[in-house]
Amino acid sequence: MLTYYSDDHHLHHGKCELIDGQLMPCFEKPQRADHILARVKQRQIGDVRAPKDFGLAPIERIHSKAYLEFFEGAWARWQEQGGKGDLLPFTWPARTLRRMIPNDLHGQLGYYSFDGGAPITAGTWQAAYSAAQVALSAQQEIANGAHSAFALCRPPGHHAAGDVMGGYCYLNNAAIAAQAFLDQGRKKVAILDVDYHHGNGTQDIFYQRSDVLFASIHGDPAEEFPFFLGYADELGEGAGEGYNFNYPLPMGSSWDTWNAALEQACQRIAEYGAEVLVVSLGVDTYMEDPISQFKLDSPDYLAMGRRIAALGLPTLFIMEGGYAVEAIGVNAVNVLEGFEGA
Ligand code: OKP
Ligand code: ZN
Repeated sequence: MLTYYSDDHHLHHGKCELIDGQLMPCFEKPQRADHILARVKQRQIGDVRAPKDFGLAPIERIHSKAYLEFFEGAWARWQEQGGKGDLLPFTWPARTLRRMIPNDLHGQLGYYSFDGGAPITAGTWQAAYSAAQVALSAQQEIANGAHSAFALCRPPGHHAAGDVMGGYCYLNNAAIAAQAFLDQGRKKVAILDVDYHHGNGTQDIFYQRSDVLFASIHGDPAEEFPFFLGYADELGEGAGEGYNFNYPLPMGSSWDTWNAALEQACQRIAEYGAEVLVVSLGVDTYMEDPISQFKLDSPDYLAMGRRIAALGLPTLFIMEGGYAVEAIGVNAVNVLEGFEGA
């Protein structure tokens, strides 16, 4: 299986995120992708290639122009103001406030974000842009006939909606790739999100559409980030009704519970008649993940890959979360090796 990867992810290294009442060193850090890349090479699962540049057009199919303009220009505006340190939002247009776009940089940052977990640094735009190109390059590989490809994206994308960043995510790599398949003539794309956290951005983007089925297995949002989306009764809306499936699981769930949900998700994907599958591959379901509460062990990821392979679909793996830094290489590559029948 080919891996697409860009060194540009190193340009994004936020200092702190707001979590549990504290500014903590970012869990989403460059070593994550470095470890996965090292493991891809160690296991020799296939060549590693640099992405092509597909430009902004495929990104604009998912994200609004206003949002992209804001994101691309935010750091320069901050520097012009003499800003020090990372940009991190601290005011959001919650229910009692007006949902408007103020002139101020921090006001706009609040408007275009949903949490204090996605810092903008000098290189964040370039890193996120390149991650989207990594996803699109792996997507093109499959469009050209490959049965699978791995997009080693960083920063991740599944929490980012059309004009909202948050949860370490800025551009929704999986959604951008899924839309590219549709724009090239495919009619039905399934996205299976196996990250520990609900893919609220991806769900929102396709919630009213039937050309993308979204299925997500994750920590119950009643007790886990992102709290405000990811419940089992969210089944899609309008034309999208019946094309969204959430499998929230209790804290502490291990493989048997997780696997039963995977079985249900896979049955939905098979019934749907998807032509192609995009996997939002988070491995923060691992028992030693520092911010998550599931109990999957490394061999479970081989089984995960095997079950996904049994769908028999061309499959694009897009890297999302996973924070037990050393182990995420093993776990992510185990999914790929399980898929390939190794
Ligand atoms: C991104 B991805 C936990 C706070 C969590 C944000 C988590 C973002 C996860 N107490 N803060 O889905 O792995
Ligand atoms: Zn996650």
